[in-house]
Amino acid sequence: MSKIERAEVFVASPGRTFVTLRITTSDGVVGLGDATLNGRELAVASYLRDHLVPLLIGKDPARIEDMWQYLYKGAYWRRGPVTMTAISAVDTALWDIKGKVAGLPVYQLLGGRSRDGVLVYSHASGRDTAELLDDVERFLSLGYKAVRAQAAVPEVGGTYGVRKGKLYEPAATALPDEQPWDTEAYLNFAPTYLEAVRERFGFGFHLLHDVHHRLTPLEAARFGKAVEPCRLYWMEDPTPAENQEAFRLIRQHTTTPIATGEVLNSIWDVQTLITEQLIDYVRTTVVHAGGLTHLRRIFDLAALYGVRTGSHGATDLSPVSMAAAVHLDVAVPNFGIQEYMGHADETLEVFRGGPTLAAGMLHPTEVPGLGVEYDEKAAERYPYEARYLPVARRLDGSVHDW
Ligand code: GCO
Ligand code: MG
Repeated sequence: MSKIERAEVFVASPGRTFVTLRITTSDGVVGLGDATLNGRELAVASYLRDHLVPLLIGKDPARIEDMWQYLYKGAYWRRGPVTMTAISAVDTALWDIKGKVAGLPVYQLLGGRSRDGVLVYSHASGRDTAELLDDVERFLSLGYKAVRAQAAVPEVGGTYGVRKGKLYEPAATALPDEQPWDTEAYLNFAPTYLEAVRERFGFGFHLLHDVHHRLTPLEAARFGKAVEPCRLYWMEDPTPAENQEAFRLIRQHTTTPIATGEVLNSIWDVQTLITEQLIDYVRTTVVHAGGLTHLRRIFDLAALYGVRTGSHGATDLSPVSMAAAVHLDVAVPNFGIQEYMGHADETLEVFRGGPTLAAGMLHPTEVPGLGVEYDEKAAERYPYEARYLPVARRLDGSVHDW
């Protein structure tokens, strides 16, 4: 029997910080898992190094489901982003190994293709409406069939989702940047730029918008109603999702589709949202919701209730996660859309391979496993640098949801 011989945890900052788990079997097969939790990276690295790696050595790498149950139930302490990200990394690495042992790309192990390619959306943004419109035009001319639109609210300056450099990278400072927030200013302004996008470019592509957890349910209902003429593909994270029941109120007021789940970690975190059909798209990911094993379980539950998938795919999900996501996306019957921001050049020096983009669709690689390699030597050129996500404060100085 093949055994897990080695499990190594790498923390590096090629363009941004990534935590990567590499498992090697006694047969010399190597599997990769992403363990990146933006702004809390070292907590997951320690969870893996100090608590999980000792449990992995000598175990059968083929028993993926058993390993998941062992790590989840064996922790006793349930759920939570740190635990679930660590379990995700192990699970993803074992799927990579299984694919390599079988000589098959991972999507074949998940039931094979349900579709030819994976529809993606990318991020257009601007410091004002004019800049946003230029950016939307750029993405459409690159062949994207779906674009997310975010613009800075004039009264509050920079806000969530507005790019400064080549890629939007919110975790940019050594200590949290404190950013101002004004709900009324946002509610007055955001519908106007979404309307401007539709007015200029029409309805021949999907338009998305991320509210980023900043509204109360009633405010979200008002926003959803206001943008109904824009026929959004979705409004994302309209209200914080810890309170699943809160979405009922939004639902009762608007036909704008709702997506949520990027900060949630397990099937129990989305159970009410899915079974009561309070959302249209579930955004949980391979890296933060327990790996392919658990994400597949969430997606299957969603399928029963007509909820489609729309996984998070920001730059803080490493190319290993993105590859795993695309293998699952291409296989599940209820796939909706995949977020795809791409990665910095430095990131791609360290992580080689992965899905290819053509005409607004991602395609999984056909090589055995996930199809991504980690270049340890290249990673050494990018030592870990601490970076935090920003914090939002209302105009009266109190903390708001960022
Ligand atoms: C998205 C997300 C991200 C997150 C980031 C936090 O929809 O892409 O909201 O931009 O803010 O992933 O780490
Ligand atoms: Mg989001």
